[in-house]
Amino acid sequence: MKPFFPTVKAIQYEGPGSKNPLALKWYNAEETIAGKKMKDWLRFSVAYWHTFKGSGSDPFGAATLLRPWNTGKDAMAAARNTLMASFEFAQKLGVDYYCFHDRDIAPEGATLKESNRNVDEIARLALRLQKDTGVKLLWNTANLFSHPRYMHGAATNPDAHVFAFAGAQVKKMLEVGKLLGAENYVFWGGREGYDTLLNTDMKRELDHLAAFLQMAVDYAKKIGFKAQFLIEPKPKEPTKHQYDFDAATVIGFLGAHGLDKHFKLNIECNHATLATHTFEHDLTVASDCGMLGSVDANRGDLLLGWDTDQFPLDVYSATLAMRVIVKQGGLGSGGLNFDAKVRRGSIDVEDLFIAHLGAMDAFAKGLRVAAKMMKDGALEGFIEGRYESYDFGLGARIESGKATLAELEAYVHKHGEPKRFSGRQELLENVLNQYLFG
Ligand code: XUL
Ligand code: CO
Repeated sequence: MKPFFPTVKAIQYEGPGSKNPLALKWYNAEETIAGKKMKDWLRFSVAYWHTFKGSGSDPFGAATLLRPWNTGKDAMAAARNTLMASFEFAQKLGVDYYCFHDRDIAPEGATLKESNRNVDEIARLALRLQKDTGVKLLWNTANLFSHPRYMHGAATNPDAHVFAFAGAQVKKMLEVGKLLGAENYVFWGGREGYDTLLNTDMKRELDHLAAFLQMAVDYAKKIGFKAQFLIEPKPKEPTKHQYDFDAATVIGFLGAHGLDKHFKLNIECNHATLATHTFEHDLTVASDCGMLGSVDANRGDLLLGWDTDQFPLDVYSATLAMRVIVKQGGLGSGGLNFDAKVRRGSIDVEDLFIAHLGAMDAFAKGLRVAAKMMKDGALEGFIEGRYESYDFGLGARIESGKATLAELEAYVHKHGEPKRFSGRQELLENVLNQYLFG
């Protein structure tokens, strides 16, 4: 078979001194950091929709990214070519995982039956390519937002007929996930949200969403599909108010509907920042609840208020993210999926490699720095010390739930005004910089 990336050979680790744009400088897959191979900490994944299906079109202009695998009138032939290109890409890049939506891998047909037939055919080819290459499926998902039928949502659509269509798509994708050994299954809320309360019964829509998720849990159990279920929060876009707003909202929703034991979260950087959180904030919220399952690694633009899905080349942010991941001992069955697209003007296929390599290196450097800081207790020592008054006496009684308001009052009468301590933010930022520069 003719390669789709003839100008690119298998990427090698050449170390920080390398000037080769098609080499890795910090990510050395087999190297052990903090007791685990880098590839096992990072579990990188390529996002099918951006890397192989992204066209570069925007509201102001037509497609700029014209790919050799996506051409031709025969949509199924293009789908087969795209799949083969994706495996060649992952192999040359040295990434073990990929992720897709149903409609990324196979074209939607005129009926559900035809769509399912298309998906089944491509899934069979994917199974063969997975076996041939060792590339694995980190997660799959159903696209419940592109087709016009979903303009008012999928599981939260006011029309039960649309709800049924969405359920049918998820059913098929759970079956495909099982066939391909997907390690996770993602629910990103697509158009689950609203634009105006003038036409929306929010409570009913949220109850329908919970019912939908419960059906998915039940069906996965029935067919023996053991993937970790993940919800991916996002606060806005496409709807003005997305129901899965941020990590805290999703965790509250899952708990309120008795679904929390079945789900973890897939935290995406650009979604966290759209919710006016930092990436590390939402990672920490999920991790503290034992619900950080996977990560969509990308970044937004501080000057733009939408989901720009840029490649995560910001080492500072990657380090703070890896700090959370190292602290919880890794992502388990999750990974770092590059839900990111090259800019509209980056039209060469080499740009796809360069973008991924930069992102892999940013997270590899972040892992190295975070692991070293953790080992040295560079920040942890300070943080522990900051809360030490809760380790004994009154603080310990507060933490164990034994203290009363009367006891607090007596304590203040006895001890008077508390001493004030510096938070030392600038000192700690300097410490972080020292590790990053070092
Ligand atoms: C949309 C987004 C999705 C999900 C999968 O903003 O991030 O691509 O990751 O549906
Ligand atoms: Co995403």
